[in-house]
Amino acid sequence: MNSLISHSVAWADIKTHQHYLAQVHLRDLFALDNQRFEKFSVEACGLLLDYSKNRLTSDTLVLLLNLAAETNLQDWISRLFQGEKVNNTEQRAALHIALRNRSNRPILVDGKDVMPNVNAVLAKMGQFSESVRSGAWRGYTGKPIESIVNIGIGGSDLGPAMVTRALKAYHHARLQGYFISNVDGTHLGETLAKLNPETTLFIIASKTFTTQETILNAQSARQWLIDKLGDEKAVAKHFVAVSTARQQVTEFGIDPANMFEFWDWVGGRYSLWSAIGLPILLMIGMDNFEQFLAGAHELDKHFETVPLAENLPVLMGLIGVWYSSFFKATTHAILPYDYSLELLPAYLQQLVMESLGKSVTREGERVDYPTCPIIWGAPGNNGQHAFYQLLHQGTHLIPADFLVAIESQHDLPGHQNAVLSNALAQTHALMMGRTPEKTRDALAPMEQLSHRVFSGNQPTNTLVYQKLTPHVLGTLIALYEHKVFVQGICWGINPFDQWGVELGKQVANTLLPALNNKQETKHDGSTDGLLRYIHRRR
Ligand code: G6Q
Repeated sequence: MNSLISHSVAWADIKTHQHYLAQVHLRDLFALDNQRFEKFSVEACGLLLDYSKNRLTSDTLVLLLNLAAETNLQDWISRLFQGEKVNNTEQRAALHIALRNRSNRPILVDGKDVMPNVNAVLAKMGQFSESVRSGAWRGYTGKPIESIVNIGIGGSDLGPAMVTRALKAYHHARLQGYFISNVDGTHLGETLAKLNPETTLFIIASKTFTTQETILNAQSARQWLIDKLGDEKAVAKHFVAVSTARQQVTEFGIDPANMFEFWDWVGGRYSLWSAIGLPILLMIGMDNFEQFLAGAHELDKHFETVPLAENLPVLMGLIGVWYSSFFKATTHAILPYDYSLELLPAYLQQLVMESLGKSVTREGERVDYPTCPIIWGAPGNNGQHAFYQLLHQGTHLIPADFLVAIESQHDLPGHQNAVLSNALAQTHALMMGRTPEKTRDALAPMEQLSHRVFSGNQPTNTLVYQKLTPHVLGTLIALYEHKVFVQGICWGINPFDQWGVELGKQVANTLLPALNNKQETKHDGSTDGLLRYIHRRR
């Protein structure tokens, strides 16, 4: 018997139901039921999720929850929280929840409570950040630190960069944060040009401490510092490391006393709560960082304990499965109407697509249904003047999340209401569209009618929160992390490995010596030809 979820009765029932609902317009669902908002919205953990503008009914939810039951979602949630090795291909637990476990209840991995180590590293991070922030930590020439430069890539960059950007209103006044990820020397070079070596602290963030881009950037930054300050001893005052690999850190020349540890049960894209969050902590301070962890912890408790039908990540996850696998929607847009979240789409691209961009189940069986959508997006208002045309009148079904803050970080008069009016207007217009009748009444020379009609029926979630505080941001990120987990379970996918990242790295490692030594290679006609062309032009 085939073990794919698509061969279950629960899946077949949803398929049948989708055939019916595909013919129904959202505006009719609203016209039929004036309680839709009350029925299809949930408030929890400081967030309101309005999912009423989705192409679903109460029956849809029942069927999706049947699917969740069929996949034993509730058991899987318990297994995640109990530290079981849910990452089966790497035989690891996935315990980002332990990093923000403010209750301190013991969480066991291989029979050993991880909380004492988690708390010890957090305390060490706190002491270090306090000494940098207070000015007690001095650079080699005796000056306090003013610039924090995080060198890392992927999970060791996107999360901390997004959160640091989002919480700008909470930054220490003396400190400026920079994130270097790209191996293109332009990224590091342009940043170094702005920096004073005497007041710069580099954080080398790498779980493995073997990542080509990070190590090369770190070596170049180290050389720059030594050249500028004229002494190798300066490194001790200007470089710290965040890693699981003590030996590699020592070999690089960073004193293990200046290393902040984390563990193999922290996945890269789930690591911003660990020592990988050090740049965040330096910029916002311990009280705010603890608030950030507490926000995530609140959402964790919600995910673990609230019935699936009212559970925010479960609802968002199931609705996502509904669109990807049954409506065959290929993309999902992230549209924050909160400028501070401008890096959220890039962060979620990694979180979602590296976790779910897979086509075999955890047992290695090829799936016969679409899984992860392509995640994309940009801050709300800007997008309206660019790609929203396609949302309104294109040929794709594009579910979208609108993230909306009631209060902004700034109180410039008139701005926040303008933001809110646009966010509400867009989800309304995307859902309602404009019929030919309404269009005719509204304006339009008759010959232009078809150009001015909007079919509508574009589904959206609206997530509303009071203000983007560290606490709220913690809950938002944890919400998306757990949404990904829910979808992984529904699709039978392991969301915690990333074998797809490996192949390119391996091939690059064979091409680098060929470039360094001007050698030819035997890859394929095109690659070999491109290499010869580059050699010729040098
Ligand atoms: C994340 C991925 C990947 C990883 C980077 C950096 O889940 O594993 O994005 O974070 O490749 O790896 P290092 O932290 O080991 O340098």
